[in-house]
Order: sequence, then C-alpha cells, then structure tokens
Amino acid sequence: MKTIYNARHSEHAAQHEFFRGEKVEAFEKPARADFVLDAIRDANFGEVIAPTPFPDSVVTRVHTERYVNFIRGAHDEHLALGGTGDAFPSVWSIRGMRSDVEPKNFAARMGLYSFDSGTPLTPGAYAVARAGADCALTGAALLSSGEASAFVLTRPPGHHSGSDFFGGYCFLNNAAIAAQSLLDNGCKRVAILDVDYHHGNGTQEIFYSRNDVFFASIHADPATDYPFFLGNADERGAGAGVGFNLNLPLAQGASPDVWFSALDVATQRIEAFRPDVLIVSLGVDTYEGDPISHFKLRTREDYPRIGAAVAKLRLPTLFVLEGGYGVREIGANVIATLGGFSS
Ligand code: Q9C
Ligand code: ZN
Repeated sequence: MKTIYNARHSEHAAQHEFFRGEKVEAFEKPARADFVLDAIRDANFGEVIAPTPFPDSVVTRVHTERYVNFIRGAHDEHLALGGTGDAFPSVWSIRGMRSDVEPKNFAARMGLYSFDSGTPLTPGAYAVARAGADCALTGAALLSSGEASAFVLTRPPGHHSGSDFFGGYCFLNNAAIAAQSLLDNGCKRVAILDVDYHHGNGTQEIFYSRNDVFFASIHADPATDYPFFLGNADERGAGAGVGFNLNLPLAQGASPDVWFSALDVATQRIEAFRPDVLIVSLGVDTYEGDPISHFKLRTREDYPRIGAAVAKLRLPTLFVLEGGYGVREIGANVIATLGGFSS
C-alpha cells in the first residue's frame, strides 16, 4: 500500500491550547506524523510518495469559497492587526444571530467560521492543511487509477471541518474532499467509515442531505464527549439523504467487544449501500492509552481486527489519518490497522 505523505506538516505547530482555563501543550503536534512515518518505514510497509498539487476548484467542491478565502488569509490578517503567535476565535454567531452576512471585523469572521477555541490557527495552518488536501486527492486519484488501497499520512486532521468551519484541530476535510473527487471522477457511491474516537461532525454536515455518500461513525456519545452538539443516533440524514447517515455513539469506557459490535453494524450497512469505494477516517484516539479519550482498544489485539474487518468489504479503500494523541504508540496503532487490512 502506498503512503501519500504531507512533508510540510511540521510547518503547522501550535504553541499551546487551552484546557480547563490553563494553557497546555498542544495535543495535535508534529511528532504525531513523524512517529507514523517512522513506523511505516521501519515496517517497510510500502512506498512513501509526495502529493500531486490539485487546483483550489477541487477543494471548493466541498468547502465554500467564502470559507476558503477567509482561512487562506486569516493568519496574515491576525498579524496585520498586531496579533502575535497563533490566532484563536473569541466570539461566535450562535442561535438567533446571523451567519449569512460576513462581517468586516476579523475577530467576527474567526467566530463565523469556527465552532471552538481549541483549534490554534498557526501561521502555517492553511498551507499545511491545503497540502494535506492534495495528499487526500492524490490518494483518491490512485484509487481511480486502479490501486486497491492507499494511506494518506497528513496532519492536521480533517473530519471536524465542515463546509464552512474549522474546529477540533481541523481546517479542511481531507476525507470529504477525497470522497467528492472520487464521485467527480466516475464513482457513483462512496462510503466513509469514521472510526476516530470523536464524531466526524464536519463530514456528517457536508454530506447530510445526500444519497451518494454514506457516512458511518463510531464514536463517544456526544452527551459526554467532544464535539457534543452532533453525533447522536437519531441523526439519519435529511431530505434525499435520509438513511445515508449512521451514528453509533458509545459510552465512555466501552469495551473492545462493544466497539467491535458497532463496527459490525457499520460494515453491514456499508455493504448494503454497495459503494464503489470506501474511505476510512482513521483516528487511533480509541487507543486505551490516549490522553484525551476514553475507549480501550489495544495495539496488537484490536487494531489489526479493524483492518481485517475493513478488508472483508473487498472495496478499494483509502485510509486517511485523523486523531490519535498517544504519540509514542500512534505509529504502532496505525501500522497495526493497515497491516490487518493488507494481510
Ligand atoms: N484538552 C480529532 O481527534 N478538544 N480532534 C479536546 C482536550 C478537542 C479532537 C480537549 C478534541 C478534538 C481529530
Ligand atoms: Zn478524535
């Protein structure tokens, strides 16, 4: 399996994030991708290639032009106003306020296009996220040209970013951009399986009213876990998309057995959808040692099982890295999953 690697990822390095009112070290850090790359190379897992550049018009198939234009220049605006370091939003347009009119004020636009204060907008965030989108598009093109599988190794992750918002460490939705490009290049139906600990609210939002993308997500119950305001079991899609969204929320502390029962449900529904290709939003923050999550998956016992269950679907498959913050073990967990798929 080829790995498409975003070699620019370390240009996005947050100085800190906020946790319980304190400034703490950022969890989503360059070492994550470095450790995954080391694991791929140590295991001799396959060729590591660079992305091909794609035009912005491919990205704006998923994200609004208004949002992309904003996020591209946002850190420069922050600097021009005298801001130093990373930029954070401080005000949001919630229920009852307007989001159709784009304000002139920079802080107001930061709030219009985001949903949390936990996603540092670094000087390199846009360029790196954009290179990540190229990695996802390169992976999609490999599948379109007949490869059985590929792995997109990039950060920042993507699944919390929606059509016009950033959050959850994500700026551009790599999995969604890949899905749309596969549809634009001849696929009729694409399934996205999101196994990250957190609900993929961005991906759900992008495809919620559509029947050409089936989105299935196994994640911690939004009643207790980020992103809180989406990811419930009763969200089944809207309009033409009713029945094409599947949320399988689980309680914190859910055992591997419970987790794999949910995976069974998800794979059965994916099979019934009869997709041409599968995209796996591969977060390994389900790991028992993850510092911000509460599932209990184990490196050797469980991650290969995920790969094997995905392989049983016998679909061209694109794996896209999402979360996973147990940095020392992230490489082992990713390679265990990909290895379980390939063997
Ligand atoms: N101090 C992904 O896994 N907040 N995003 C966590 C911890 C946000 C995770 C707070 C977690 C977002 C892609
Ligand atoms: Zn996550």
